[in-house]
Amino acid sequence: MAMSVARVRSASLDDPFAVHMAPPAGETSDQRTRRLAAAQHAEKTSRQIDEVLLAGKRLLDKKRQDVKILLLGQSESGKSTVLKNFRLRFTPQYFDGERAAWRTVVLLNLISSVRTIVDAIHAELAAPEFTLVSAVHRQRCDALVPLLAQEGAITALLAPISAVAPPGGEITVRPGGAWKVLLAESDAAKHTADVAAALCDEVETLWGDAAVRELLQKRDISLRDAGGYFLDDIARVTDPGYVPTDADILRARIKTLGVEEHFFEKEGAPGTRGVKDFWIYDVPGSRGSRAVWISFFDQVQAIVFLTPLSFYEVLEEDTRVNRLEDSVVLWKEVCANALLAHVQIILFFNKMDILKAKLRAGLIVKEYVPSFGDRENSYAGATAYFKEKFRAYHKRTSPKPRSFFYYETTAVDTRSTAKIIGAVHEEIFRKHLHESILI
Ligand SMILES: Nc1nc2c(ncn2[C@@H]2O[C@H](COP(=O)(O)OP(=O)(O)OP(=O)(O)O)[C@@H](O)[C@H]2O)c(=O)[nH]1
Ligand SMILES: [Mg+2]
Repeated sequence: MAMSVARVRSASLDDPFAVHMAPPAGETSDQRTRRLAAAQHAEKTSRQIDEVLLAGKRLLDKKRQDVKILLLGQSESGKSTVLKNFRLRFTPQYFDGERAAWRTVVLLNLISSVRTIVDAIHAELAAPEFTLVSAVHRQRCDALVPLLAQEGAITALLAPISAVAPPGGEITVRPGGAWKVLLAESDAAKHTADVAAALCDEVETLWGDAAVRELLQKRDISLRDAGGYFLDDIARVTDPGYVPTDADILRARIKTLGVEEHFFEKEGAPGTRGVKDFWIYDVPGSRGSRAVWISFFDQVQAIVFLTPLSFYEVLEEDTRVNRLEDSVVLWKEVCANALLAHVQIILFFNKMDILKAKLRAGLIVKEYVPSFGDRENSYAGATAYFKEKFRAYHKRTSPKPRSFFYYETTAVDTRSTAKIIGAVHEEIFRKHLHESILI
């Protein structure tokens, strides 16, 4: 008796689980088969979890070593558009799966332009002595009500995953792919396409109306300069068989609140042999959401800083602040930041197509920037002047000397931007490689 107690005790001390793992007394062969299958399944699941955790850790370790690029700049400077250019250049295969979602975004952008026109007409009709529009225009606006209503339908559809937007404000979504799935496959999105196709002629008539154009000019509304401009393509984008082109996707605008992280796997596309894996962070640029920027400062090797030369505009979120002045303040802060002392900073003067068009239309730089003085009021004159300003701030505020990289870009032009993206990528990796060798 004493012997058997000692034996059990020693077995359980050697292997405390043995007692629990032992088959139950009187187990039938069926029960045994089921028990073993369950144990096998549990072991497989546990192995799978371990693998996922390990893969996550490996990815994290790898991410630490991979090059990371941060896109910075005020809201609407073109950060998300530049990210799309990187995706088009290095991982174009993913674009095809997203075209249906972008179709809905294009239509939303079109509807937003139509709303601006309709609002302007209503405001004019409400004015005591309206002259430019008439009751006919009111009827045309009424006919477009079902199209405008689709904005509300899509906002409702996106509500569970959208970031809070003011009523009537721009549709804003959270980062990630959820909005793309909803906009590609929902009934509301399909209905939007049907309504747009049915009202295509109405929209075209309104947009083609000389009085409407005059009214917009009078009210200083420039739809062409706003993001997501598709009014010149009404018939094409409302066609039932419409599939957005790369250029359309680049021009389409949907505001994301939060940080988009994109991983670029090497050799994703033809012509990208030798490309190493890298990451891009696209952060929101409006004043209220810049606090998140700093959390990336100690992780990134390069920053692409975007600024349009929009000295003639104010910030949407704070109309007391001139857009270019805001960019200059940000630029100085980024250049001076001690955490970024080793980071390569690349400056993009973006939306150069708009500056060119404005200057052609008679914009006088000196009227907005007195220090511009009597320099040549041309594209070359203006860009050279501002380039020197940005270069000087870069030199003066950088904690230690570093090279000044600068490009003039039109991020909605895929072809010219692809070349610049290629050059920027090469430059970043050249520096990274150089530093890895030194380490
Ligand atoms: N004409 C023109 N439009 C541009 C250019 N770059 C971007 N856009 C448009 O400007 C709008 C704003 O661009 P985004 O890339 O969304 O700006 P963002 O910097 O990401 O803005 P936030 O996310 O609000 O910080 C979009 O509709 C773009 O299509 C450009 O070079 N020329
Ligand atoms: Mg953005």
